[in-house]
Amino acid sequence: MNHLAKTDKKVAEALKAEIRRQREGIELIPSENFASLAVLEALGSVFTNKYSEGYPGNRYYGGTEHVDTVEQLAIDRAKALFGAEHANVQPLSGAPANIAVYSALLEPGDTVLGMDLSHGGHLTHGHPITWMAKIFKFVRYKTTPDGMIDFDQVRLLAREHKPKIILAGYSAYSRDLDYEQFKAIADEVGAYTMADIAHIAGLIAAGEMNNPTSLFDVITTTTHKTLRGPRGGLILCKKKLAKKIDKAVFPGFQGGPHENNIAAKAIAFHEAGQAEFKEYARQVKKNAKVLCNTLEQGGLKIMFGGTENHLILADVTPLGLSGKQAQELLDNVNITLNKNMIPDDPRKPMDPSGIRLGTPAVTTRGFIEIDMKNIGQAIISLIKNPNDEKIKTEARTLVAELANKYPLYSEIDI
Ligand code: DSN
Repeated sequence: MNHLAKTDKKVAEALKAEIRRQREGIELIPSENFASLAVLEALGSVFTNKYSEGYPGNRYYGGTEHVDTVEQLAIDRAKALFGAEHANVQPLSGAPANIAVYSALLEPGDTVLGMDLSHGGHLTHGHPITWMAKIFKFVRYKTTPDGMIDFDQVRLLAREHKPKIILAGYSAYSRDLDYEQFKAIADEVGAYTMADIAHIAGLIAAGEMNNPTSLFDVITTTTHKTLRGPRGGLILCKKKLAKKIDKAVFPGFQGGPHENNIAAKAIAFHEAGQAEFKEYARQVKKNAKVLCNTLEQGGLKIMFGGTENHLILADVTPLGLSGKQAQELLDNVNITLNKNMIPDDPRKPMDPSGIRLGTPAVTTRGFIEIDMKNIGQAIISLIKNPNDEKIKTEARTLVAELANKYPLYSEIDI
């Protein structure tokens, strides 16, 4: 960081402070992770200097031979990792990937059937606040009281609204998905099948969750969550849709691809194909189960009947706090998670009933079941006793002990 420290002290100080924050805290936001130093090196490389509109071997600029190499590596590795017929590695993140798919497969006014936000869906699956909702019609299905996808409702809505896309995927749902049921309904009404696997891509790549790639028409994902790569997006699809998807990403929606980011994606796909990553994904799930059970035993109401992936959505109101109050209380002792709506939440998004937490980041650090139990118990004690300074001190001590036991980015000298 010598150059940065000389050029811009303010940014250098903020970066050092962020490294310290990540090192010294316990990161339980389920959409976050710690990318490897190899991924970080590629992100900070001279590939950032290069323009390369187009695709490998077919660019609008000269001098693209080396970015062609890394983009082709990223494409080939993504296809091999998920078993896909075609991959587009240029989407800048998950939201642009979803928007590119809508623009590839839909005409303005067409309908998409996706998961309701408060039941675990995502803003880009058609929340009325989004710009996409002004262009396309979104209809939303929910979960049943026991936390399963309500396939009777999916079928009824599909028959009634004749969607052009049926979308399976989520950002706050804690169970695996039955892609075959979605596909059967989509076939019945002639809809495309789209899966947004942003949260669980790493678990799918490791064979720890159902993989929709061979069954579905299109898959979108981010690359920085359980997949542990750089902040970015990815679209996988059937060969028959490859041209449409590629044209929708560029020139339809984006300009020059971020080749530093694509090089980092190539590295992450390589890393995710290794035996250690499979072990990591297994441990992510084990850790989530222990954390979930500990929170439930402590009195939090667990949504969707438990967890089959990396995340837990819990109603904290039975213990007397709102999601916002719980988030702030835990932030105060360096445990980071996020407030979240629960299904049909009577409260507001900025002060909802729930918290969402998960294990991808702490598992990258090396945390195991006993650590999750201790963290879960500390969370419960804090929520039950939000004004007890002794309990806060004990929680801070636990966080510091765990942070020391599982060092993060110790090779980075600050
Ligand atoms: N913001 C991401 C998450 O936290 O789940 C989804 O886009």
